[in-house]
Amino acid sequence: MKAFFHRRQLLHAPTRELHNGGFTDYAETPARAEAILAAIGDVQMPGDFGEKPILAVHDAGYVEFLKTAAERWAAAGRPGDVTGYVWPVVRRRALALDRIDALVGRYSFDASSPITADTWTSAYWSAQSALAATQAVLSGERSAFALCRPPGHHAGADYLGGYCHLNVAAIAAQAARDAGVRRVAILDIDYHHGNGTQDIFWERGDVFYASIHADPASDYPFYWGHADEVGEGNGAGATLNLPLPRGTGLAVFRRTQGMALEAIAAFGAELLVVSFGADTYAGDPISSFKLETPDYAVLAADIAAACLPTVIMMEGGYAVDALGDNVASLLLGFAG
Ligand code: Q9C
Ligand code: ZN
Repeated sequence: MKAFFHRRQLLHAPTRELHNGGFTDYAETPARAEAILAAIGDVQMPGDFGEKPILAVHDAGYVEFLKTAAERWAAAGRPGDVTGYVWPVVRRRALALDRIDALVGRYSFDASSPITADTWTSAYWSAQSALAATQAVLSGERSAFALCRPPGHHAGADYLGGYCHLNVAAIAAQAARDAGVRRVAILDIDYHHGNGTQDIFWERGDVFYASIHADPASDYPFYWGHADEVGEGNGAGATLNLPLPRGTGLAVFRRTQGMALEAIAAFGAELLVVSFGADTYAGDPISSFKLETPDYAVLAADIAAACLPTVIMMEGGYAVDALGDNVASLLLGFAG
């Protein structure tokens, strides 16, 4: 399977994150991508598809914020990486915000995703890898892998969070739509609910979003991913949330994925985007499912059996020592 990655995706490296009330090392490290690279071998550099396919999904003011946040932070005399501490929860009004602290609250939803001077560059090339993999599939490849890092599924049209800045799966799905694919499905099998992807397509009937994730009653991102969230307007019924309890292993996960794949087939998808997180792994340091390395090959074979052109996006997965093997297992399982 063709795989895409750009070395500039390694530049984004916040030093720490707020986790359970204290600061810990940032979990979404460049070492994750290095581990995947070491395991899968050949990757191609993506071409540059420019900003247009990014702006087809993301708000222009948000993109400008991502580009300039680190400069504004430094100009305000702040040390370290850009981090928010105040959010417009009650009054989400269109205000002409100028202060960096106000802007970071406006354009984010959590405090675990600091911005550095390199964040935009890495997120941009992560999106280009997603677009290159999508282009490969649109050009006739049966499947392609985008080694996206930073990941994307927590990022909404105008907000970052959960280590995500640009929603690579949404950008890929939109690019496929704009290339003439009529119906696109996104299957999200990261441990966490992909709230950003859900929000982006919430009122869209042309992009189906199905997610299997830890029950938001117990796990991040808490406010999205409950089973009764099904989309609205033209998108009513085009969102499918399948929350599972902590401790879930292969048997239940596989059966649930089968339900998602049935719904995707019933929707009539012509192209599939997979948001793949290896944070469902039993050894993941921040998650609580119980998948083992060989299980990813089983799940991938089931996805491949849906017989759809498929673009696979890397999302989460924080057990760095096992990450390469887990991704390789998924890719080999898909190829059969
Ligand atoms: N104490 C992805 O997997 N931190 N993002 C949770 C729990 C954020 C994960 C804090 C987890 C985000 C792409
Ligand atoms: Zn995750």
